[in-house]
Amino acid sequence: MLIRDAADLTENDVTPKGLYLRRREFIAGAALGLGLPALAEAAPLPGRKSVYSTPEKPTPREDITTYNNYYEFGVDKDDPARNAGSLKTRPWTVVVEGECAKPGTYDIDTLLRLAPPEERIYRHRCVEGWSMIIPWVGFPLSTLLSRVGPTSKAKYVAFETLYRPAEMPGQRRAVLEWPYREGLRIDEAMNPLTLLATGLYGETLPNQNGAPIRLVVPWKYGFKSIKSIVRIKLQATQPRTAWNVSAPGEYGFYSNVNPEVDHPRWSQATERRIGEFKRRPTVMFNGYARQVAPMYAGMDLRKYY
Ligand SMILES: Nc1nc2c(c(=O)[nH]1)N[C@H]1C(S)=C(S)[C@@H](COP(=O)(O)O)O[C@H]1N2
Ligand SMILES: [Mo]
Repeated sequence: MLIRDAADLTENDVTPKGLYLRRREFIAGAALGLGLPALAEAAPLPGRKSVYSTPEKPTPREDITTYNNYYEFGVDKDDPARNAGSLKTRPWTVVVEGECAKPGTYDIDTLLRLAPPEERIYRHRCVEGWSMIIPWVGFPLSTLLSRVGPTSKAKYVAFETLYRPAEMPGQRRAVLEWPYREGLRIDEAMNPLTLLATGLYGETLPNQNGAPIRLVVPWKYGFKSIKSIVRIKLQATQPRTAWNVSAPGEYGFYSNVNPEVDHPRWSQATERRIGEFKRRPTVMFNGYARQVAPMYAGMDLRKYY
């Protein structure tokens, strides 16, 4: 079993320094009358290793922040680290709209105080065949969605990245349909593994990794984990997604990691962990089968790829 149970956790799972400092800031912010003091008082230690964290050793920060896919800043792996510095992440708002009781526009700094930040060490599997172990900081997407109150018509959630070609040079060329779009089924969006990440290695999220806020869906191929989100829409119909529009035969809506369903141009049976030489076997749902397989019971995963 790849994912630890709560029983595996001990009091020795200490709080990393960076997160401890962030927690103090968080509590200080809450105490300054931002309306969430009770939550801060009750907050579990954000640095305590989450029951959802993999016990595997995180990939070095240097690799996580210099080997990226973020086509808004170029298509080469080193482009985002070189070009994403131009992105202004303040002021920043996220519109939450559609089938919900309380639609609204959230300022990023309000969102950052919506829930205590947690550290989640997740496996990351890119559809291209490489993988990493990434220590995210963030909070469950379900925390935000619960607050806005999805209606019974909210069957899916659509996400959009910022569209700002002046700061995102990749958007000046039609490599993908801009803005980058992604989507989840509502049960996937509400799954406790689904994270809104706001940090990495105990610090603020670097621009190339999707600052100031990005999705992380660890049992799906990396492209589902949309970066630099400005719009979240609850809706009745399945959302249009950037990669599905660009190559529908290659990238489906579900895109669950599945070693038995190959990409039309390459096998998905193995992967290369960044920093390792030998390829390793890819595992069903990227190792998260126990938590997510029931959501797909009875579905033909070759058809719903
Ligand atoms: N807006 C946007 N989000 C995106 C992408 C992108 O090009 N644009 N690339 C995706 C892909 S293919 C992967 S593998 C992950 C990479 O995330 P990381 O650079 O933080 O590892 O981001 C995903 N989110
Ligand atoms: Mo990817």
